[in-house]
Amino acid sequence: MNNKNRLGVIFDLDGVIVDTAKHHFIAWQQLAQSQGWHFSLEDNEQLKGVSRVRSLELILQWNKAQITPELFEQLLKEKNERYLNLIRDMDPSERLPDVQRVLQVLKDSGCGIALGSASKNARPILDKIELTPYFDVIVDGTNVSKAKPDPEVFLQAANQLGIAPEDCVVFEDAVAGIQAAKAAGMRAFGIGDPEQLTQAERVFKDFTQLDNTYIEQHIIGR
Ligand code: B16
Ligand code: MG
Repeated sequence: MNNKNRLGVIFDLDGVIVDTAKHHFIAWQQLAQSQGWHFSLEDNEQLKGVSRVRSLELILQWNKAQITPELFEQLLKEKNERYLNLIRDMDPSERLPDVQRVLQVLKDSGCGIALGSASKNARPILDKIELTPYFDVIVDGTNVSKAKPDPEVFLQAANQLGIAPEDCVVFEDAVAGIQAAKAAGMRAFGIGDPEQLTQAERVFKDFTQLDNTYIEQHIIGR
């Protein structure tokens, strides 16, 4: 198939498709408490789009704490166990509003659809919320070595879709994710707060603000 000028649309997962930030927050907070460290909701904001390893490094830094490499590994494992426990019963009701409508419009128009997430839990989460069949390609924290704002995750997604980066658009909720998309040479749309995502081409509070006409005229139609 000739993919020249076919549009590729790459979605971040956490904060774009599903609101997992609250579960990450509880898991990190329980872990921090067990170690006597401080961890607030504001701290959690800074971990959006950030890998698990980097998140723990930042929490240690904020608390001026030093731990052995063995404990570091153990705490990463513990945090993930707590997180998996919290999302065990996740179901389609946790999809963010209108995400399925947007996926369907893009699919019906023949766009290539990919996931580009830092999470190592992306596949089971997509399964739980029953959106896996929409995705032609899934690139997640198990495939990439460089974290956002490095463009690796999005470039891999474009490559696997067989679509040039300049023909791809990204939906992201994190500043580092918008930077990664732009570094990949892609159009970047923000989902969330326009005051934070200032580098995005346009920011939507959520997908309910992105109507089908805009998708057809300004995204698919370019
Ligand atoms: P895990 P995204 C990111 O996913 C989250 O925003 C971030 O808070 C989390 O620490 C990271 O995934 C790693 O997740 O512990 O499940 O591997 O926003 O890039 O989809
Ligand atoms: Mg995100």
